[in-house]
Amino acid sequence: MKDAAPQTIYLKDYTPFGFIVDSVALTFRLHPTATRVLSTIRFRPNPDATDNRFFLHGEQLTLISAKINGTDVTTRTVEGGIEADVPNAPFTWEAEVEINPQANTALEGLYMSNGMYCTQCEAEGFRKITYYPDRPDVMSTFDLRIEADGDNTPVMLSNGNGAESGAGFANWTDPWPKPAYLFALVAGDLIAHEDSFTTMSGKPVKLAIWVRPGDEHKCAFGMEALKKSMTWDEEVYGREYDLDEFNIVAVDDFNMGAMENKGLNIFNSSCVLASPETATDGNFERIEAIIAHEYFHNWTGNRITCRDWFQLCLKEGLTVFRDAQFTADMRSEPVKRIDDVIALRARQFPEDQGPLSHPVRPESFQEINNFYTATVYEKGAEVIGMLKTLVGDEAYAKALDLYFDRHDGQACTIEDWIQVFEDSTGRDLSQFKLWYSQSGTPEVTVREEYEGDTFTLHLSQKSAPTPGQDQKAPQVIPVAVGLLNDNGDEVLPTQVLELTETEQSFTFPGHATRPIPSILRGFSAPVTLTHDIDNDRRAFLLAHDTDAFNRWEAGRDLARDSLLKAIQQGEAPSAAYLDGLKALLRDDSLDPAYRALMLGQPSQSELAATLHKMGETPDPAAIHAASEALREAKAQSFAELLPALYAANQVEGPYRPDAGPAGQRSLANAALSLLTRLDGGETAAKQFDAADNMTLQLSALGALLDAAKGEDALSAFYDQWQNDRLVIDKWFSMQIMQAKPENVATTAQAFTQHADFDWKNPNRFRAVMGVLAMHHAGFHFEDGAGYTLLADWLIKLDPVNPQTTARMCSAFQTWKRYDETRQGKIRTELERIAGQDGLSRDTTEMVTRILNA
Ligand code: 0A1
Ligand code: ZN
Repeated sequence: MKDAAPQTIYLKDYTPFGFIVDSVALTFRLHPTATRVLSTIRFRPNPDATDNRFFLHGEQLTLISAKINGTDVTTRTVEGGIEADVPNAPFTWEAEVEINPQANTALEGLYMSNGMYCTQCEAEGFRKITYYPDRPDVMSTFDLRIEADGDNTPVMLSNGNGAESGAGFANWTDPWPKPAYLFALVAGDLIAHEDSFTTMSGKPVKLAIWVRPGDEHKCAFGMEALKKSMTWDEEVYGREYDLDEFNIVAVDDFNMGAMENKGLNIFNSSCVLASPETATDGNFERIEAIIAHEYFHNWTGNRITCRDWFQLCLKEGLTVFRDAQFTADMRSEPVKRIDDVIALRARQFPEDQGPLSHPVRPESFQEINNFYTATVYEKGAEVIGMLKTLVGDEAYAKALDLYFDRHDGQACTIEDWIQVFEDSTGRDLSQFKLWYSQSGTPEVTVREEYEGDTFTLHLSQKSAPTPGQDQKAPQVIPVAVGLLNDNGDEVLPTQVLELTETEQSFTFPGHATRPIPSILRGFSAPVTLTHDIDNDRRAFLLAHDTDAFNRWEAGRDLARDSLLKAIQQGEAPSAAYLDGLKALLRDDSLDPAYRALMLGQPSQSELAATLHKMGETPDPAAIHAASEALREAKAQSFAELLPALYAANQVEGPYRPDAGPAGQRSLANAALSLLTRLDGGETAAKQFDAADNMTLQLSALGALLDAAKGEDALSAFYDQWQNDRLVIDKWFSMQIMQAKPENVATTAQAFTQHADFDWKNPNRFRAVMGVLAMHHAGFHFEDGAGYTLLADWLIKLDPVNPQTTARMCSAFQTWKRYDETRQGKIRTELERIAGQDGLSRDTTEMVTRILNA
């Protein structure tokens, strides 16, 4: 264990910085092991501050010299940085520091990836580049000069607009004041895929995606996605781009998906590079969404940024909400909503219902990097969606205009955001604000009553205690409801009920026959819903609900019920479910992508959570067996339908990643995976051999592995793709995903000895260890080998890359669901991690929170 207890930072302790920064000029003299950073910073006292101590953050820096107004100054080293005595008037700070990018394996600050210089400054990485007030409320313009010797760095990029450049140097100017976390620098041997865009007011913008030589053919899709994003933000939010150029760089070593640095977005190569041969439909869709997300940050995040890191959801929740709207517009709204709810339940619900539960706006942290979570991002986006539902589309648009007008160029808080909505709508949103401060997933319970001709819905809400929050106040929950008659006609179109009390009743008079309610349409709030209805009702909704989301949800409920009965009572799969599903699959008027989603079933981890909530101890092996049995029952009962479904959804012509053909491929591949159980892999083998794109090739490989017929395909796949890292990541992952539970840990273990297991690369580490943790039955296999293997590798990775290590500790967050033996094994591993000498602050915080469950 670390000797000094890590410091906890509180939202309530916020104070402004004692100085205003008027300008920053930096010179980088690049060298792999000894880069020099020279800074000239204009400071002046901040009239709004009470604390005028001159403190600059700095970590892992060697100070060469420091001057104030041209005179050497003595600095004092303090925890996390330096202090100095400064004049009570404007002054110029000049410093020179030395840093070692090559030794920086944490991928935070300035580091090297494949010989290329690259930065990552969010959240607190700039302090590893030079001494600076590294906090988001300090905003300044930046002028930059990059210098390098030799031929290895012909391309040198930074934020803003390119200025003068020549042999061995390049200058950049960013006219928009920004916090240091948006600073970026890239230098290396890169090739540009170029294009251009004309903004709505007629300004030309130079666009480029910069990649390593050899990846040029993987840029076209990302470029199209960028132009679509730029157009969409103009059309939907009235937001125009504000620089002469916009650059994107792909980098292989990156802890997250991508980063919205002003004018110079840096992407994990897995989130931008795509060609039909190497990327799946899912990859293409994700790339389009992430390009949009980072681009949209230019207004929601960069022009209007966060006052402090507690306000992270201000930019992230809103930007995720915006990128989801974009994807819904580009593709299918119901399919996007269903995908998002599946992801929310898989990632955010377990977080919100376990030891890592925290409010959308946390009130304290030890390491901010641990709060880039599904709660801040995805629940944060749900909160924006609820606000829009409550005030209506027009009022939302008006409020956003006011937000951009009022706060452009500022570092803001959630209070500012809510105030904008209160001012523009006249509504009191104080109760709504609880969504930002109360953690946990509210549980809504519904009871129906029908008397005379009046139908009543009795709704109630409660929220289980979460860490640090025993008592909860009732929240504002928008519950979208529609009513159907026995024929499935809508007798009441969707209405939004506002549940604000612990218990509340809503009456619907004038119904001569008892209506059938469809509740929480479109998943109008991130809650769990308890509504005691039988399977006939669910089957009715599956056949007739006019809300596409709830129709899917009815199928999901039937599947869950069938699985639970199989696990608890050994019952056979539900005929009502299988018959209802079959009818739907046959309905060619339904979007293939939607039908493919219908074929899915609740994940094994979700079933474990449900059983735990019911007061039972989930048995991963029994859950796995029931899930497999249900898939087998689908294969058998759809035996006649599957070949036709498969054939009808073959796409002719050259590959296109658009929603239409991608939806067809997803239905064909869902059919293929069941069909393989019937034909022993014959169709899958043909598809594998004929595939001209990764979507078909990889799904065929998965189906073959599932049928234990994948050996030849596996080695052919490896031979074909051994020089493509992103594809080899898939090769590793797929084998773990398809392994039998008893083989998962040994498969992952064997991979750690593989020559291609470059464990310092976060993508590769996640391709093996992340997928191990996601294989529910395999990770939780009774011998506990999965737990030990993951812990071994987290211990090994922590000193190299604390951020990625800490994130992956969340694999253990659900440990209290399981039996005593498994809990004991997990506790042993968590304690083993916690006991490591010199454990990072990141990992210490995560493991401690999980152990305190
Ligand atoms: N702001 C980025 C995500 C991001 C966050 C932290 C990082 O390093 C610690 C990197 C990227 C986004 O929302 O896309
Ligand atoms: Zn973001």
